[in-house]
Amino acid sequence: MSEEFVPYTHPITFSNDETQIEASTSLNQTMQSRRSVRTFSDKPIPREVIDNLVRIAASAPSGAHKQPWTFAVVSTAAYKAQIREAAEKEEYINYHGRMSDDWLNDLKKFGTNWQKEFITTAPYTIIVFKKSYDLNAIGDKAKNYYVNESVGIACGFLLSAIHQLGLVSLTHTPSPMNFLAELLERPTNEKAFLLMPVGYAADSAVVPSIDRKPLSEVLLNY
Ligand code: IYR
Repeated sequence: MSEEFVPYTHPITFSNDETQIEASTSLNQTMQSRRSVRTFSDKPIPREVIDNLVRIAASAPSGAHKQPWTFAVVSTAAYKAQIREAAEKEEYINYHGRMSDDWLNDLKKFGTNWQKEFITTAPYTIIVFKKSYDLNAIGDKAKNYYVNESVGIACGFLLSAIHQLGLVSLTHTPSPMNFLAELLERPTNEKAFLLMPVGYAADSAVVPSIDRKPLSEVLLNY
């Protein structure tokens, strides 16, 4: 196989440091306003927006550029209802014994519970699947690399893009979540990684009043 390289030309340029600093300040402000929202409106979103969100997520870097992911976009009422029912079944058990008292205590301030109404209310729910290995047409397995890191980065891209497009989401991790691959009839090499509803916040939506760690706590200078 021949390696091919093409020149890299910076797609984004600033005429001076000042304008770059301004852009970074503005982008930081935008990103600081992102919140996990748990109460959704059923207001529709154009399907083209969702397709572009998936394109953006799938543009993430990945180990050996294996792109070890698929994104199931769920918009039909029947699938949403089945997914919600199965997620709530697992979460009910989580919140009634499978999670430790410390864990439940840590979650109190977020007001989460076993009920996952957002799955049926949001116009779209995206389920991100990871592929620990690829399967070729005759069923041979080829292992992928740094799959959790790669898919985690893709989810970060997705969350950031959802926010920048004026929409909201949250990262829901029903556990165990093998029911998602079963319900959506995914092949054996796809395992659910994260579930993200996408839509607008309900008019009544509230979010917990929380602070982020100051730079002095998270930035290490060497
Ligand atoms: N997976 C459960 C519980 C949960 C866990 C954490 I860590 C959170 O930050 C929020 C919720 C749920 O989705 O409700």
